[in-house]
Formats: sequence, C-alpha cells, structure tokens
Amino acid sequence: MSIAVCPGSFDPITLGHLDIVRRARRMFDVVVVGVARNAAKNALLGPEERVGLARAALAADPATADVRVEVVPGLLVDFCREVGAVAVVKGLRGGADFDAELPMALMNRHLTGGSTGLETVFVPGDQRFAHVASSLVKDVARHGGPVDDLVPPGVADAVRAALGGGAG
Ligand code: COD
Repeated sequence: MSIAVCPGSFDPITLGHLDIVRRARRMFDVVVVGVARNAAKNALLGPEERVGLARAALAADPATADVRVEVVPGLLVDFCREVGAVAVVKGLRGGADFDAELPMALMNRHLTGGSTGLETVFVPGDQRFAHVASSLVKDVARHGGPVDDLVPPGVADAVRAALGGGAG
C-alpha cells in the first residue's frame, strides 16, 4: 500500500490544492493532507479551521472522500515517517513554484539522511488554477473582491469572517 502526503499551509484551501490532491489520490493508495506551518508566512486561519475546511472540501468529492487531513505538528519529514509515507506530493503552477519547492525537497531529503524512502513528487496543476494562490485569495478578499469561484464552498465566507466581515 503506497502512502503519500500532500503538505501545505492551506490558508485557505483552494481549488488549485484540490486539483493536486485529486491527482495524488489517483497515484497513491492512501493520501494524507498535512496542514503545516510555513515559518515564512503569517497564517490568517488557525490550524484547526484550516483542517476543518480541507476535510469538508475533500469529503464533498467522491474522488477524495477517503483522504485524511491532519495537522503537521513539527517537521514534515517526521510526520511522513509517522504516517508511513513514501512520497510528498507538491503542485507546480510554474517555474517560480519549482524554484521555491526544489530547496524544500532537497532539505527534506537531507533530513532523511539522503534516504530513498521518501521522495518528493512534483505534479503540474491544472492550468485553470495557475493563478490561484491562497495569498492572492486573501488579498482579493481583503479588498472586498469576489473569491467564491476560487475556493471550495464555505471557504470564502470563512476567509471573510477571519478578515473581519468584509474588506478589512
Ligand atoms: N496549482 C497547483 N499547485 C498549487 C496551487 C495551484 N493553484 N496552489 C498551491 N499549490 C501547491 C504549492 O505549490 C505547494 O506545493 C502546495 O500546493 C501547498 O501550497 P501552500 O501555499 O498551501 O503551502 P506552502 O507552500 O506554504 O507549504 C510549505 C510547507 C508548509 C509544506 C513547508 O513550510 C513545510 O513543510 N513546513 C513544515 C515544517 C518543515 O518541515 N519545514 C522544513 C521544510 S524543508
């Protein structure tokens, strides 16, 4: 049984994330979405809220209904070891994503002692979502713009509520 982890901040989960998790689930028997902390980002939503929104979105699609969602409490590689993952699946929107992701993949390999037991798999995302990023969703929402068609149902309201009920 092959297990993969799809990690991210998911602050909030977007249609771009869902596309990657769906693709990962087609490749691996078990997929665990890991809601982690990116030290370079200040999260808008708390970890439990991000987990709840991701669970609801994944459960609504039969293709991802069996995907688990958990908080990554520390290092991603430790979480992967605990769940028995053989792969970390990351989505790419373009070259800038690759430039950001490659050092993380190599660091994770370093942290596992260069082992081949955990590989990072890069998956090109659906072009329709190439402009979709959690940070842009929050920025558009912060200025009162429409984001409902970029995120799963319920997520836009959660973002607006966290921002203070509208253009904050
Ligand atoms: N299309 C395709 N892929 C997408 C899209 C889209 N529209 N949107 C996002 N993605 C991909 C991103 O490229 C990324 O691969 C993944 O989805 C998650 O994106 P984000 O923005 O939610 O998450 P990040 O990039 O902030 O996640 C970074 C982590 C939290 C995974 C990282 O900081 C981490 O592993 N933290 C845990 C602590 C740790 O181990 N640190 C050392 C890391 S080397």
